[in-house]
Amino acid sequence: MLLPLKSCAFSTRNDQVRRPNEVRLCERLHILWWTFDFRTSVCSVSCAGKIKRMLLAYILLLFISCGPLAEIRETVEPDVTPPVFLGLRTLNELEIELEFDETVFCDPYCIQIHPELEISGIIPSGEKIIIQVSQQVPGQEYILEATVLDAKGNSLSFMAGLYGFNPAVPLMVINEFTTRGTGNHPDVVELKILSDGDMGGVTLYQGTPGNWKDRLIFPGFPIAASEFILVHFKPEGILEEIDETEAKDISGGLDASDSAYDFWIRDGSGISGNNGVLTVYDRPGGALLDGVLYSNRTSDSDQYYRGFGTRNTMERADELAEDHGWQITEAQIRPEDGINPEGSTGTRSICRDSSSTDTDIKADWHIVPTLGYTFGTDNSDEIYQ
Ligand SMILES: [Ca+2]
Ligand SMILES: [Ca+2]
Ligand SMILES: [Ca+2]
Repeated sequence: MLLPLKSCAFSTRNDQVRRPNEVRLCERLHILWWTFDFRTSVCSVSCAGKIKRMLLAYILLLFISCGPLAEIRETVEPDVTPPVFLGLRTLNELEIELEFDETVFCDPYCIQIHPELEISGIIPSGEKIIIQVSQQVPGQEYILEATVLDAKGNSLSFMAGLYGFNPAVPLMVINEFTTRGTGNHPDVVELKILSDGDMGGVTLYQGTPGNWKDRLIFPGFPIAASEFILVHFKPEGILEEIDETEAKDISGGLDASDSAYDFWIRDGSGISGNNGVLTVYDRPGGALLDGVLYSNRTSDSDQYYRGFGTRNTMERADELAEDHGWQITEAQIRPEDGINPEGSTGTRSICRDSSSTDTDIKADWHIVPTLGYTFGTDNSDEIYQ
């Protein structure tokens, strides 16, 4: 009697049908024995060639479909998952660190960086690898392409962006700003530089790295202590609006200053008028250099977002506080902790004092009288009454 070979094993000695899931691993040799015993008895009455082919198929199917292999699979639990890329950071001008969720391996020829950086070596470090590269340009945007393998040979190919390491980020503060700009005086943020350095990769956010509306990543250019940068958040989109990295008197446009480097948020629609966060970091997602919270609201202004009005503003305020950019008076940052912009206009700007005092509290700030704005120069100490 022949039985369907794919679904079951059987004994030629007692004609008992056995289901595959009843076959134990330790019986594998017995299965072989049954097979050859079966072949011997059948060959005596049948055509040998045809039966041999059937028997070979039978043996193969036994090993493919029966229980023991399924049990082995469960025991071995093979790793078929590729590594997961968790992130990267530039350690210095010559090294980039990549992090994964498991130990990975790769060769220098499996990594490319555009614009080209030469790869001179790879240092494995547990779940991280350090790529040794030729000199990065501060603030230059690079795209890294790589393929890595885990210990089982599962591969991951990915692309990631990075900005050239800047070893000379200057100290700076957000020194003056307007959020209620008008047609002739649109919203502006003034940065005051406090130490010599290079602006490459420094990033100004309307918001924070984790939640922002506008972001300007500065190109590399040298800058000195006491110089100013103006960032215009609502340009007209005219040709005269030029980002200045060499001379300060090139750009035209509303409220451009010949005594400051002007930059323009392309397609920017302005800064939130009543309630928001401005921050500047040493690179995208890097370390906070300065930040400010402003709000005309209170904790009782709404019941869902601790008074901030929107989830976005609340999250930005929280991130500013987590990065120690603003002092808080209770367990969580509140709208009342911020500068109240009421009374400010396009020419009554919100200013630090003329010494640019920065203690991360609203008392550092005041609103100047009408036409008291000083974009591109030191601030006025006059106060709007
Ligand atoms: Ca200028
Ligand atoms: Ca500060
Ligand atoms: Ca000023």
